[in-house]
Parts: sequence; C-alpha cells; structure tokens
Amino acid sequence: MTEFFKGIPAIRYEGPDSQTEYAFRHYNPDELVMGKRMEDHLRFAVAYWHSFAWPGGDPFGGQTFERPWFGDTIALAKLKADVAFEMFDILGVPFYCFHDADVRPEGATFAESKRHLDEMVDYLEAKQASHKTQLLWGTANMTSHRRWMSGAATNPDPDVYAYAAATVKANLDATHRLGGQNYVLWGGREGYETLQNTDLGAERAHAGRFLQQVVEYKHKIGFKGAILIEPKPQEPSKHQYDYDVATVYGFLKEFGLEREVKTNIEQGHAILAGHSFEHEIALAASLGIFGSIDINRNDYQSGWDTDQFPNNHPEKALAFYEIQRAGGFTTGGTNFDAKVRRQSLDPADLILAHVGGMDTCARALKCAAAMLESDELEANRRARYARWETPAAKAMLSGGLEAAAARVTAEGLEPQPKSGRQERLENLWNKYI
Ligand code: XLS
Ligand code: NI
Ligand code: NI
Repeated sequence: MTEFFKGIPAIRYEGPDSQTEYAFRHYNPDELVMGKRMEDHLRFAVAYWHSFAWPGGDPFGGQTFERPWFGDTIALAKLKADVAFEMFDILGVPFYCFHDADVRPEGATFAESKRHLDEMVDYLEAKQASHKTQLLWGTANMTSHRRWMSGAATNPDPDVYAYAAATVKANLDATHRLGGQNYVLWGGREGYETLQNTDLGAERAHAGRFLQQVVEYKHKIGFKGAILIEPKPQEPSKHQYDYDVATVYGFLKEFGLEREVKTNIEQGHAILAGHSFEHEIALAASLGIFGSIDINRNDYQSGWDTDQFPNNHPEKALAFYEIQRAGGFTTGGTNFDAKVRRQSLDPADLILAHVGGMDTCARALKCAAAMLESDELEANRRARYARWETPAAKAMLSGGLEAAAARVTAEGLEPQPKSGRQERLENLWNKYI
C-alpha cells in the first residue's frame, strides 16, 4: 500500500440518509434496476489522465498538484499505477481507461517510448490480475507532444502519418493484451487552425484511410472490442473533422466503416457542438453507432471543455433514458473524463469527486429506468406516431411522390394540427426526478 490515500475507507452504499461523507447515497452496485445490477448498467471507468497525469495547469498558470509520482521514470510510473489501483479499489469501479502517455514516461525515440509502454503494460496486466478493475478502453495521446502539432493522420508530413500508425498499432496491441473492451480514437489535432495553409480534402482522405487501416489491423490481430471515434467540434484544433455524431457518421459512410466503428460520446463535447448530450446519444443509437460515453459537465458560461465532474442528475437522466432506450451499453461504459479543479489539492478531493459523480449517474439511471418502466413517455410517443401504422401511411413510403400526393384529393385530406404537449411531458419528467 502507498501512503497517498491513507485513512480513506473503501466506499460503500449507505443510502440517501447517510451522514458519512465517504459513502454512496445512490450508487448501489448490486441493486437491480430493470432486472440488471446497477454496476452492470453503468459500467463506470476512471480516466487515468485527469486523475493521475494532469498537473493542474490552466492557460494562466502551471502545475498546482504535487503528486509523489510526478516525474519521468519507470519507477514513478509504477508508483502512479499503484496509487491508481488503490483508488479503483476504494471506489470499487469495474473499469479504467488510459492513453500511452498517461502510464509510461516519454522516451527519447519511438523505440524507447515503446519499451516503456511494454514494461508498463506488463505491470498493468499484473495489477488487473490481482484487482477487480479491468480495462474499458485504451487510446493513444496524439495531441500533447509537439510532433503532433499539425495533426497525426492528417499531418502534411507523411512521416508523422507513419509515426501515428506506429503509435496506434502499439496502443491497440497494448489494449488487446490487457483485454480492453474498446479502442478509442479522439482526433484533437485532426483538424486545422487556418484554411490558408490546409488541404482539407487531402487531410480528410488520409484520416479516412488511416481509420480503415486501424480496422484492418484490429481484425488481423483478432481484437474483439469496438473501435470508437470520440466526436468533438474544436479545441485544441480550431476545427476538428470529427465535429459531432452526424459528421462522424457521414465520414464513416464515406469510407465504408459505418458497421465497423462506433462512437464514444462526451457530454462536454456535445455542448461545444451546440447539441445536448441526449441528442448525440439518441442520434448515434438511431444510426447504429452508439458505443460508450465520457461523462462530465461543462461550465455553461466559459465555452470550454472544462471537464468537471457531473453533479446534476435531472440533466443526466435525459441521457441515461436514451441509453436505456437504445438497450444499454454492450462493450461501452461510463468513463469519468472529468478532473477536479486545480485548487482541489487533496487526495480526498479525487475520491469524493468520483463518489459524487457515481451517485449522480446512479440517480439519473434510476429516474430513467422508472420513466421507462412506467411507459408514460413512450406511450405518448407511440400515440403521436400511431397513424403511421395504418396501411395507407405505410403504402406512401413504398410508393412514389405522385401516389402520396393523390391521397390529398382522393381522401379529401385537411390535416388538423395537434398539441405536441411539451410542457405536460416536462411535468411528467419532474414526477420521476
Ligand atoms: C478531450 C477528450 C479526451 C479523450 C481521450 O477532450 O475528451 O480526453 O476522451 O483522448
Ligand atoms: Ni473524452
Ligand atoms: Ni473532452
């Protein structure tokens, strides 16, 4: 045991009236919700980068955290992994997620970085063998190092494309070895700063071919997990090619990958794209590309991806409703892509941020499940579209425009508008919150 979380107990469910700070009030892993354990619904994951690698910087100041594992050696990387698994144990989370750069020190060359990664994968494999927590997804950090500043697969320099290929191959191999259930690609630098120096068509073509190569390689090594794209409109690039779910779907169609690749949808990214989180989830589900979620929240005044811990269950209930309506997670889960604020220095802050986030999601799941089980909202939705079940309506979709048009005079149609009942449905939601 390390000293880092000394004195902090394992978190247990104590119910909504608990007076203990170190307790779950709503997240009860074994409780059945719609016939399934809450833990198996939510499939929580801790994100290594925010909790263990991020130094607490912002655009106006550098490091605020002084973690005993900060530094560029393998010994410190192992200490970091020890502390990480201690936190996973305290929280009882089933999963974690990482980038290569979170778990290993950067080497002077690709070969050295790869050796470091391999050594840390051995270490993580041993950790996983003796702990409950397993890998939800792995990914490569192709945004931080200066080599990626003009993009990874979309870089104007083909040597960087090669480096990106080597990097993703190494990370997919690592994820495969660790039994990861998904592999994520988020293209923070796959976009541009200015059109004045950018061949947008070439960059998109290279990104598409790259993704095909990733899928081909996945099948070659027998990786059974899902490949997930994480949409985001901008930041760090001024414009990213994976803007939102709709854009990603168009991209996948263009490159013939819509049955091979799904999405990892992040709350804060949806907001940045001008959508709601639930819209992005519902759209992905309807297109058959819903995979997993990164849960967090943005500060609604700042316009940045502030990656705060979720604390608003009525808002999250709308998202979990769409996830449940889509049948729930398969390989995906709820990854806390969230960081404590830079003033939150204490080890306890890290733990309690996750406890609050897990409780928020659990509450949201329970609201969503109650709403679904009551069928009140769905009954309204079915009624609203019921007339599409009639033979005349169905025939219109298989016939042509003229046949549909002919119904107007033949049947003397004069449609009467009906209430959409929005406020009544919002009131209904409030009953379940
Ligand atoms: C950044 C992204 C990143 C991905 C993983 O905004 O959310 O954290 O989830 O590379
Ligand atoms: Ni994310
Ligand atoms: Ni993000």
